[in-house]
Amino acid sequence: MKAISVGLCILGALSSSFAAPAPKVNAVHHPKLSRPQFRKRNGYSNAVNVTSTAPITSAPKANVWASLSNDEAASVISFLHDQPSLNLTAAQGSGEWDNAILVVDLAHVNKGEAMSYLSGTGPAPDRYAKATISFGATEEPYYQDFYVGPIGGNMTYTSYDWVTTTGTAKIRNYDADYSRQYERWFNLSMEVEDIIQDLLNATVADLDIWGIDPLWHEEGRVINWLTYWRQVDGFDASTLQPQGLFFKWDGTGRDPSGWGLIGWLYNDVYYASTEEFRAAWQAGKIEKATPNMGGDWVTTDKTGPDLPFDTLPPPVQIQPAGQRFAVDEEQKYVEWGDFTFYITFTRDTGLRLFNIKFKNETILYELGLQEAIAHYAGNDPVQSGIGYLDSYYGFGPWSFNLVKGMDCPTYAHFLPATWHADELSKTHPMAICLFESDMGYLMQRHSSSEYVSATKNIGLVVRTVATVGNYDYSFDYTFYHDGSLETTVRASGYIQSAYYSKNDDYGYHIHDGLSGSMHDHVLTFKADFDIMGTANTLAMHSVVPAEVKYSWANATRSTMKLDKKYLENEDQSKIGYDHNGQTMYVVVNKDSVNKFGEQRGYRISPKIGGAHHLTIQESPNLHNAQHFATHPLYVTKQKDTEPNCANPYNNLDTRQPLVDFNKFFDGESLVQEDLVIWANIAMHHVPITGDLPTTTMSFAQGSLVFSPHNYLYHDASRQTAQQIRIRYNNENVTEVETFGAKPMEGMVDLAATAFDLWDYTGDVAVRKFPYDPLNPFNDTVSI
Ligand SMILES: *[C@@H]1O[C@H](CO)[C@@H](O)[C@H](O)[C@H]1NC(C)=O
Ligand SMILES: *[C@@H]1O[C@H](CO)[C@@H](O)[C@H](O)[C@H]1NC(C)=O
Ligand SMILES: *[C@@H]1O[C@H](CO)[C@@H](O)[C@H](O)[C@H]1NC(C)=O
Ligand SMILES: *[C@@H]1O[C@H](CO)[C@@H](O)[C@H](O)[C@H]1NC(C)=O
Ligand SMILES: *[C@@H]1O[C@H](CO)[C@@H](O)[C@H](O)[C@H]1NC(C)=O
Ligand SMILES: *[C@@H]1O[C@H](CO)[C@@H](O)[C@H](O)[C@H]1NC(C)=O
Ligand SMILES: *[C@@H]1O[C@H](CO)[C@@H](O)[C@H](O)[C@H]1NC(C)=O
Ligand SMILES: *[C@@H]1O[C@H](CO)[C@@H](O)[C@H](O)[C@H]1NC(C)=O
Ligand SMILES: *[C@@H]1O[C@H](CO)[C@@H](O)[C@H](O)[C@H]1NC(C)=O
Ligand SMILES: [Cu+2]
Repeated sequence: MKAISVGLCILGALSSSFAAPAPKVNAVHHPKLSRPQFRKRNGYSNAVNVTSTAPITSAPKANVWASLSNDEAASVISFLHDQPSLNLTAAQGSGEWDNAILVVDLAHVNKGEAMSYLSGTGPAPDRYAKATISFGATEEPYYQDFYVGPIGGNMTYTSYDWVTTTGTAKIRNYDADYSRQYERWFNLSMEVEDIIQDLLNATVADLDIWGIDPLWHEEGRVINWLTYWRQVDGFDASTLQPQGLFFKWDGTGRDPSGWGLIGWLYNDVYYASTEEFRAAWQAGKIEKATPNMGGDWVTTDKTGPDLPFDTLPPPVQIQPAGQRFAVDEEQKYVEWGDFTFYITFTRDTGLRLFNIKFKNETILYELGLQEAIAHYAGNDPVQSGIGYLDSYYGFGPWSFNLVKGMDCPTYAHFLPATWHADELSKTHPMAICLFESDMGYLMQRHSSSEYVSATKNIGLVVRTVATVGNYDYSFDYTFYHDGSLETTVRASGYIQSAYYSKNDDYGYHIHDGLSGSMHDHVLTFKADFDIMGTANTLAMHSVVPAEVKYSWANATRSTMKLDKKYLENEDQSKIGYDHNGQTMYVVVNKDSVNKFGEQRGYRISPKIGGAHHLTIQESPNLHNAQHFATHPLYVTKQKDTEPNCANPYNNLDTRQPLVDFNKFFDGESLVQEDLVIWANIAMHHVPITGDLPTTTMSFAQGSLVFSPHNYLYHDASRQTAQQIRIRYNNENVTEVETFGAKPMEGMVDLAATAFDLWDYTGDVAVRKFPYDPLNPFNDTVSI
């Protein structure tokens, strides 16, 4: 993941003019921009067939969470460049000693304002941006978030302090000179190239150099541990090629004279200087370990003989009557069955859903990813020093286009996603797909000797896939007709592995010179439930063993009962699941009871996967930046000052992160309050030979399901016409009921269900400063 460089990267030609044309800005009802035209101009018209026969709809209200339009982002960037005190350099020409804008995104929209707009009692909230600026023109470089707006009005900017727990939106950047340090590491490696050639059978040019993340702090020094990764031609497999030679580097301060090598490590032996390392090598005292060489085993292509019948076309999904849900393309608003919701997309965490309604009642105000941790362990300083906080790299930039017919059925409805970084607006034309799918098992069935009833389980899936470095995370939000909603994460891609050397306690030996480096994944989701209003309580109804003496029996009996408890306050709201799943966690509204006196609610349950939190509870890498990942589930009171449990730049200084989630817990009452659930999907990943070359999604997955709990008077899926009832009398059918479902008819052009793979595209970029919306260009290099 360190292979992804974050920050200022120089793309395209330098423009000589800084005179940005005054952008046209529309506050909330931003009309379609030039996207369709530029898609056409760039030859993307075939890639996105969203203009087919798909039903369209009109969102009842504008999408107040919509990502900044290109014009809005341009106006924010232009405004910031007009502020002399920021001393900004245009991102395209900037270096490590400049101040430059990194990311511009929509700022948090206050929930109260959004809700009063949705309910028709208030105006649309003004649009404000969150702008992250890297201040490099100083001995103590830092990043700072600013709150900028109102866009389209008289803009001002102010430090975005109130969404942090430190009280300041500034965070020190100890990694400001990455590229200058890389040059030193390269030169240092050249000094020992003869040793590298002997030990690793590689030249320095064959190798990439990267190491721990985040950086380590030791006795006032900023410490990096670096290692070598063999580059692989044609495949992105260098994380399978760790070479087992490490060096410890002092990267403190900005003055290169303060930087330098501290020591070398090879095969678990430490050498305190290059001279010591060289002397040991010359004396033949270095015990060589098995080299880790590339080969076909790192490539994903088909290997081995054909499987029986396997070259024939497999079953495919088709949509015989066209799309059966409606989309408002402009507002990114979707109606499917009795569900409606809005979609947005951010650089930091990718896809987010807002105002998810079922049967015209809000269930969730907000649902989306907050952070993904990948915490490694090992006997070497690099694996032992890695705890990725992936929002630092961002999920937006890495949500590459989906492959039609592979990631999503050919008939899926694709939506573009745009984010604004390094003064470019980038669009993945096909980053999001929505499709109905037969879930492959029935929603319901029942048979007797006289009849059988059965209901298809047709769900709506909203999918994006983010490849953050070596790993691919596939994210699904699946809506079901019974009113439930499932959040699923599946992982694939290349593992980050370790060199095999005395590390059997940290995983398995999975190839010559290769250990599958054990690690935990924790993906944290924010679920802001509103069940019949915002006054909600978390019910914890447990199935508990009991000894009961009944009136109708003399002896007591061992049995079980339902113990109905409720979460009281934030002192109790870091929740651990019991090992046997005996407790139901249900967000209820105690004041909204049904006619039987039962509270209406939505239950939160882990569905797929048995892991829910980090193994390491006090990480020396992540310090105060992992407190949302130590438990399965957390509940806090909703606050506009606590919109996120993590800040993407926490990674820069995990001891003093911008957001320390622990600070959200201050004993406040959680009874009939506006609750936010922070729930984890985790995977303990100890890679095995089956992870070579890439991890398979059949096993690497986890999900959470949110389901109605005494919410309606019966199963909502009874409403679908996609069910049957057959009455029969011994061998003869006497009645067939299809409930108005139209029979399938017509012919399928199978060739039309195949997608032309040559149509797959990269991203489209628009330069922001100077603003150049009429000259988009292709650029798949993310920030
Ligand atoms: C897009 O949809 C239209 C209308 O259904 C259809 O005529 C056209 O062939 C489709 N194009 C592609 C490339 O699938
Ligand atoms: C402004 O930034 C430039 C580098 O881009 C730097 O040389 C200069 O010292 C900075 N000016 C101030 C006043 O900080
Ligand atoms: C914009 O804001 C500035 C600073 O608050 C103020 O001086 C100026 O008069 C405002 N302009 C308008 C058109 O409101
Ligand atoms: C790295 O080595 C090259 C070639 O010797 C030299 O030109 C360059 O200045 C060195 N870079 C650093 C940062 O020492
Ligand atoms: C060194 O690498 C070359 C190919 O780059 C290979 O042919 C050779 O077998 C390797 N030597 C060892 C000792 O692995
Ligand atoms: C949905 O609820 C809104 C109030 O939230 C109401 O104005 C509207 O009439 C309802 N629509 C239907 C179809 O019930
Ligand atoms: C309970 O025990 C008493 C005494 O042995 C007996 O008379 C009575 O019938 C028993 N009651 C029940 C409900 O079994
Ligand atoms: C089933 O239907 C066949 C043909 O209509 C008829 O001959 C037969 O008697 C029926 N059997 C029963 C058990 O009703
Ligand atoms: C972008 O790529 C497409 C497809 O390869 C090509 O047709 C088009 O000319 C490119 N546009 C630019 C601006 O490079
Ligand atoms: Cu993994």
